[in-house]
Amino acid sequence: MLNLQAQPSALSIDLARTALLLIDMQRDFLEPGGFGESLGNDVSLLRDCIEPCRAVLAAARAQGLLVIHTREGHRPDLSDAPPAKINRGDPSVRIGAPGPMGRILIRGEPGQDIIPELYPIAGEPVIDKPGKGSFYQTDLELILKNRNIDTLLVGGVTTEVCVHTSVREANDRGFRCVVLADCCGSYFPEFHRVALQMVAAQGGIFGWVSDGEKLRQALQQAGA
Ligand code: C5J
Repeated sequence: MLNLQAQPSALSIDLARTALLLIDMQRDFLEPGGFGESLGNDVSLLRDCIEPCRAVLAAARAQGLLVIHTREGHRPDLSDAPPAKINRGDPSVRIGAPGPMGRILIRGEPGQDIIPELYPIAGEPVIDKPGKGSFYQTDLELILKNRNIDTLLVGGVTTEVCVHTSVREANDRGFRCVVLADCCGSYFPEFHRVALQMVAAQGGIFGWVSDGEKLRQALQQAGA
């Protein structure tokens, strides 16, 4: 068991029932020329969370925790992409349009893959998801239930979109979510800050907020 400092309260974690969930750490969001930049965002704002994610990922792997990665993206024929999602913004840089890292947000294209710094290793499930939530139209819940997971340590991008949506979905399905603040990022620093506040407010309405450093300290203290 691990005692993790968090907001709104510390919590006790059974590592055998805990998974690290890294959400959408994809080139399309974190590197120039991808989906994030096509929407007019400064992708450099997301890169601060890479090193904290890398450190937590290394600690989780050393501990033998289940690590799960997600990727937002669509089939090449766009049959799983709602027109309402595609038909936004400049048509030349929409989902499915060609870009410097291949077709934007399309499965199998270089831009849709995980950044090299956090690349999955053998045995780590990669969940391809068509929506913002990690549970929507995926087998994530089945994988977690089959592994008897009750707690998720969550990092990824962006804090207020796919991380928040996934945490809300997980919370409603009975999982305890601990969002690792420094392991998440947003193109809008204000949204990042408020999104984290929203998770921990009201006695932890969606879960807990901690950070990668506290997690790694707790792992050390537990002799893990
Ligand atoms: C967005 C995501 N922001 N992964 N996706 O469209 O947060």
